[in-house]
Amino acid sequence: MIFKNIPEIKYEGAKSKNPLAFKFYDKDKVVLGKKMSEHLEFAMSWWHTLGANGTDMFGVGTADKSFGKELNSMDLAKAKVDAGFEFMQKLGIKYFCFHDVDLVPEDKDINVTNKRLDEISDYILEKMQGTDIKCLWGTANMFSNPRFMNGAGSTNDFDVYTFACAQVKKALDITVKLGGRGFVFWGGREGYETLLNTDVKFELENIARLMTMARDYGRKIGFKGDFYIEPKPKEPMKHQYDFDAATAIGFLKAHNLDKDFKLNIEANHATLAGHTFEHDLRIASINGMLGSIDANQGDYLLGWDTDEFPFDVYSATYAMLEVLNNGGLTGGFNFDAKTRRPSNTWEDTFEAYILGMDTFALGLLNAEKIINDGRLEEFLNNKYASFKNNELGKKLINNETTLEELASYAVNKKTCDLPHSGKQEYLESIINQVMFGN
Ligand code: XLS
Ligand code: CA
Ligand code: CA
Repeated sequence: MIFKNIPEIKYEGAKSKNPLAFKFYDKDKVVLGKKMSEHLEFAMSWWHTLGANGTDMFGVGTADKSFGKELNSMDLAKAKVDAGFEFMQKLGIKYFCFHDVDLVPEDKDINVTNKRLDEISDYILEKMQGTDIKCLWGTANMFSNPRFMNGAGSTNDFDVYTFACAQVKKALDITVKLGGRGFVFWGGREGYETLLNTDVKFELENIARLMTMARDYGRKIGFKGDFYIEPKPKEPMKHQYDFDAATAIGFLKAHNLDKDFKLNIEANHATLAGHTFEHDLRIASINGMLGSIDANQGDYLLGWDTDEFPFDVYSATYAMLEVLNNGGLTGGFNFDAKTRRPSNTWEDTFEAYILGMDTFALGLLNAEKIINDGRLEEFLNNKYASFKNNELGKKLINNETTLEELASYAVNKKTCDLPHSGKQEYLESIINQVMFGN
């Protein structure tokens, strides 16, 4: 046992003062006909949870994630597997997400790295046996290695491009081997700083080629899950190609990838793009492309990706409304989140996951109340009723009219009244009433 002082985390209810207990996440509680644990398929991020130690631009790490092993060793890689499984089991988390280089130290020779990946994935598979823990998604880290300084799919260098291909191929192999439900492309350095040195068209086409070949290879080796693009507008690059949900969807459609790809929406990335989390969820959802979620939150006062554990219950509530309207997710809720640097103990990490899971449980419970209350839905139905209540409006919705016909309707009417009120403040008060009213 690695986390000797941490018990199995149980649900104790809203009155509990035990920091190592769930206050709202009650896995078997039925909400809208499904267990909470079925609505909320949480995943552990390998990189933040087992790897990140608080290193930042100004100083070395504050958390000890060495597990008493030598840095960059396979012993450490295995210790991380042991720790990860104990961590997930204690929290009742059923999924994990990984980058290739989260699992093993990367060698200069890609053959050595690939061998290590074979070895560690055997070890993970062994660990999975007898548990109900599964892989949610895998991905290839094509942003840390210096060779990707000009991008991976968008690099200017053919050799580098082939190394990106090799990494994607291997990461797909490992994802399939571990039974992963999805495969993510986050365009780490797929962007640019200045047009002075960038052929945007060539770069975008090469990214699409990489994704198309990955799709074809994945299907060939039996990968049945979804591929995902994870949009992010900036950081590390000034302009990232997958700016937001709408941009990524346009790209996927333009390159005929929209049947195999969905989106993995990260809250902090949506807010960096100047959107709300729920906006990007909605855009993905109405396009049939809401696949998975990276559950975290940013800080509105900071202009970068802070990857905080979700704490904002309003945001989680709006997010859960989108997820429920989407009929759930084919993916899950990956905590792509890290504790703040001074929260440097393992106890802090457990408490952070408890916070995140409780926040989404509250979001789900609130979303249920809002749906059952019905006033929001009723308002929305009425808001657009003028179309359905008008014969010509109906023709428009059925695409059976013309610009001339609609124009002559207006000309005959001569003048136009104001539409009815948007009633935002009233609707916001309903949210507060439903959330805090009892
Ligand atoms: C970074 C991204 C990254 C992806 C996976 O900002 O969130 O962690 O989720 O490569
Ligand atoms: Ca992410
Ligand atoms: Ca992030």
